Amino acid sequence: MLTPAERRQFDEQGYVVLRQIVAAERLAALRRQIEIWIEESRGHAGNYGETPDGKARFDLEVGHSAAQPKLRRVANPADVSEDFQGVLWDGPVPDAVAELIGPDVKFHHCKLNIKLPGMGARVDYHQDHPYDPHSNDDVVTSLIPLDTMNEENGCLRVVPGSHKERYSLYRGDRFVGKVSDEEAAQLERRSRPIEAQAGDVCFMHTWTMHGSPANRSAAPRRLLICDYTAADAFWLTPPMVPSIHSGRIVRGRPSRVARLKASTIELPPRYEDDSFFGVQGQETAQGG
Ligand SMILES: O=C(O)CCC(=O)C(=O)O
Repeated sequence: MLTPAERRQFDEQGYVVLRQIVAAERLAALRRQIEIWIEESRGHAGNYGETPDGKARFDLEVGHSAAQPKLRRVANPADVSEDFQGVLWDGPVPDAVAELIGPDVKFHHCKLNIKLPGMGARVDYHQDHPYDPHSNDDVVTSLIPLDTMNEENGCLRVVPGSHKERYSLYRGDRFVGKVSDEEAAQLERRSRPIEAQAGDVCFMHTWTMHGSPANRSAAPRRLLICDYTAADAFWLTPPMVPSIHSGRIVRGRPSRVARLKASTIELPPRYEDDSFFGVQGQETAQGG
């Protein structure tokens, strides 16, 4: 389904956006489920729900209240919703990933980032691989907007060509999950906004530098994110956002052979925060 030019764009720039590949009714079902989760969040003062490593599934921004819910992250929505499984395991999204890193593809984990109007959640510049290092680089992050995503509501920004570069996400001995302020300023100047409609999907190389500012508009920005790996890419550290389905084959066949890329990789620690927003230094709602 990718044209040679789209394939070249992914290889050379580290990302490609495929337009209108996910059916509207599938996305509508996801939005309906998210509305239910946001309603439920009104009854909680702090992070809640449980994932396989004992962390909270539902992550709330500071200032969250019943009157103004600020649910910013749902870890592995596919663990608790078949509608999410349908979009991530069947159809055009895994089909495209199979063309990029397949034919044999594993699901790694997924998450939902929510920026409602009035929330401050932002994503500081980082590459995904240092969070979840693997034996080789055939790892793709797919980013699936559930709303129109533009510069006003905090769209994803990517840095073309940065998948060929390496940065540390440590400050001294501390894993902070983002690059330094000086690096971030330079990367911001090189970055491109990914403006997209619901139905479009951005496929990003695991080493592509990316981030996104807060939502400054009156429109929501809800983004479903899913990491896939080639079947012969094996994790070096357990998934940071573990799913009961991590390692599930979604295209082709499993592999008992690990393909190794000769390189060195900084390993992440097991951080305590429920989500990477906390790791990056953004405040979490207290209570619950
Ligand atoms: O929400 C975004 O704009 C990007 C998300 C991201 O990079 C992440 O959650 O790792």
